[in-house]
Amino acid sequence: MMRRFMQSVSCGLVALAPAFAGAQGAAVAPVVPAPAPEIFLRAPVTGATVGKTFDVVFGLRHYGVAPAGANIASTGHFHILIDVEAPPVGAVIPQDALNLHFGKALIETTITLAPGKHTLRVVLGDFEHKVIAGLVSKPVTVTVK
Ligand SMILES: [Cu+2]
Repeated sequence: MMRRFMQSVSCGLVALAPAFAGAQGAAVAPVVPAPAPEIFLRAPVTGATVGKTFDVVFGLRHYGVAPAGANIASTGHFHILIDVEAPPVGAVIPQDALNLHFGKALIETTITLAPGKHTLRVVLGDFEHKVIAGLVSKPVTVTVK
C-alpha cells in the first residue's frame, strides 16, 4: 500500500495523498508537488566544435530510464533528433538517420555526423516511442569539423 502511495506522489497525482492520509486518521503533512522532469544534453554543449565522431551524454532529472517496450510509469528512453524539430507530445518518434532511438536504455553514446553546423535535440519517448510531455530538450547547436 505504501508503495502505491509513493508511486502516486512521484507521478504527480498529489491529490490522492491527502485522502489517503485522512482515511487513516493521521495528521496530513504538507504535500510537496513532484518536481517537473527535465531533459538536457550533458555533452556536447551548445556552441561546441566537435570531430566527426563525438560522444553524446544524455541528462535527465526527476524521471527514469527504461528500455523501449517496458511499460513502467515515469520512465522512457532517449532519442537524438538531428536537424529536425521534435514531433508533438504523444506522437511516435520516426526511426531514421535523423531520429536515433536508444531503446536499450543507454544514457550515452557516440555518433558520427557530416561536417558543418548541426542542431541536436534529446527527447524522451515512452515504451512505444511516443514523445513525453515536457521531455524535449532545448536545441544544442554544434559545429562538426
Ligand atoms: Cu524510441
